[in-house]
Amino acid sequence: MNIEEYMQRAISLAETYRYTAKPNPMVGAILLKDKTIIAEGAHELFGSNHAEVNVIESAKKKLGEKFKSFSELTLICTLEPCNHRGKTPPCTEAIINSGIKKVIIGCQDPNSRMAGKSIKKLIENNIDVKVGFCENDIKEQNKFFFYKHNNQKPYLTVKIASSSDGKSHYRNKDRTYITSASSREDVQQLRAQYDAILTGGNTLTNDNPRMNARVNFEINQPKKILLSNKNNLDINQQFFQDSQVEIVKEKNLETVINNYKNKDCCSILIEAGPKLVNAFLSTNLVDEVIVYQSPHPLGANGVDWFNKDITVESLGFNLESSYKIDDDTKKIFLKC
Ligand code: AOF
Ligand code: ZN
Repeated sequence: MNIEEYMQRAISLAETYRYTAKPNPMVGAILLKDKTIIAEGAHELFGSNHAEVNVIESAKKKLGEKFKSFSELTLICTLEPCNHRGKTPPCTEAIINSGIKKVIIGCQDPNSRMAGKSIKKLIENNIDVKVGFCENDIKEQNKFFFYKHNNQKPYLTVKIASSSDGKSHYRNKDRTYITSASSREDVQQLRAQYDAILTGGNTLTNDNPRMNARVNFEINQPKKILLSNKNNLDINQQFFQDSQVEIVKEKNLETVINNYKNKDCCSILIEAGPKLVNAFLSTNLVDEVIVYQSPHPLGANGVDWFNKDITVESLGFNLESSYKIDDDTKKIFLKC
């Protein structure tokens, strides 16, 4: 196997923990002696050991049996090891202390706390470091993480469900499902990918939503962000029951989003009514719009998502893909 093939193996080790590592990046690591894999590791759970520490700990169990000293081993890791004391001690320290002398890194960490500084530290400690293997795959795997650190803001997606005549819901009526059960199931998978779900006080009152990701695999549930300055919120509502809710009274949306610049949040899914959705779309903050469109109209009693002269395209988005979910159509638009 060549370096790229080992790196692909490390990428797939990382992938196992897509939903439990977030909002941290997925990271995988391998220790090699010559061409033999001695140990494998990954960052499995947000807040717990990083991949490099896991692979070193796993290799220690084979010391004396499969190898005599860590100086015989090469560490392959998908992301530049960290150099900070965060929720866990710095990986650079664990690597240096282990006695490893060769490190092959897939991609530099875009987090400004690392961003090449860890590589420099390893080199200063007489470790032979090579960087730049399968970089595009690693960036794609950790799309939201790279986006957040390169743009100093979380990736923002607006998701709406629309009738065939562009309506959001019935005026003066209880909650109605616009799209099919399969589309609503798809939304659960979508929510599972995000670090946070943002909604507004009106949606909370009108829909009594749960706004969690109901999927049949283990995930770190997205945090809930509620934009509302109501003082009489009913905290017995199901929305408040199962995961952390952050109530934000700030009205300026740029300020609201800017607040996540230094927080553990790389992506936000906005699920709200027409007022808040239009307010977000009139800023420059939104990166993606997902429309689940039903083939059925709501008619004159329906409330429009947009003013008559407005389309998602006219708001500065291009249709990236479109496909059927039962009789509905899911359209994904990306910022031009
Ligand atoms: C590594 N190996 O497996 C991961 C890294 O909050 P903490 O302490 O867990 O640190 C999170 C930051 O560390 C994250 O933003 C990213 O820059 C890096 N992630 N680094 O050495 C890993 N997951
Ligand atoms: Zn680390």
